[in-house]
Amino acid sequence: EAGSHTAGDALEKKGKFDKVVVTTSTSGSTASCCIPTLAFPSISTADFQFDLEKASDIIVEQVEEYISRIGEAKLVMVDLSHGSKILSLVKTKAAKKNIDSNKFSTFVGDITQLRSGGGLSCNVIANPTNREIKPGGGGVNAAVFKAAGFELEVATKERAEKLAAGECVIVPLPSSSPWFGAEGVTHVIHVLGPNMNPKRPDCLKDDYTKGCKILREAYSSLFEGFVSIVK
Ligand code: AR6
Repeated sequence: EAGSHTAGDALEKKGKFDKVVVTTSTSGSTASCCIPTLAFPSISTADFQFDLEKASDIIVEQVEEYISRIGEAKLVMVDLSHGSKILSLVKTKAAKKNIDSNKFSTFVGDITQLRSGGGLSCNVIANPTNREIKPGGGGVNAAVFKAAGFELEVATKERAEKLAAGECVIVPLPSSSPWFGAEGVTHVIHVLGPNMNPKRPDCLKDDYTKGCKILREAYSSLFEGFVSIVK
């Protein structure tokens, strides 16, 4: 299934990836998409154990702040299951604030297979990573590095060796990465969120004053990074 879409895919780059035209042949029909889209998971709320209510407030607040700055581009928040608590909290809070559902939506699926598995074209993917921006661990980080291959590791190392909590780094994905052709991903934005898990480095020990500040910074630098790609 996943492989069957790639042969018919035509990916056309214009300029500095600022406009990407992707044509996908799916069951005989041709769908085209030229709208830059950032897919992001909930930063820090799984392995890093951040409180879901607090995180959802921050996500909606930051989405609201950046949505007017991304032009025709879109933001999509992704999680693996329909039972995702964080996804439903964000959905409810975003609806209450009347956030434009054409510009911001939620999606259930594997973030590494959005186009092949879900028919959703996203050229920029956010990766909640670790301090050393290294492959493995679990969650999205392990899946992203696996899907994007060694090419992402090399391209990442050229740009950054480490991140502090709240920071991000934008990595253009080399076209030789299998993920580029299979899913149309052109950029990965690695972002380090606040950690509340005592078994992981730099645990904030339930200090949510610091934690909320850092999570806000993480989303703000992520969305700022996306703005810099689309403009
Ligand atoms: N597709 C979509 N969403 C996913 C996927 C996937 N393949 N996998 C997990 N999620 P997490 P964190 C959701 O743990 O809490 C790594 O080991 C998940 O349900 O990836 O910031 C790094 O190396 C949750 O809602 O990120 C770090 O050490 C969200 O993605 C640490 O985990 C984020 O879960 C970072 O932990």
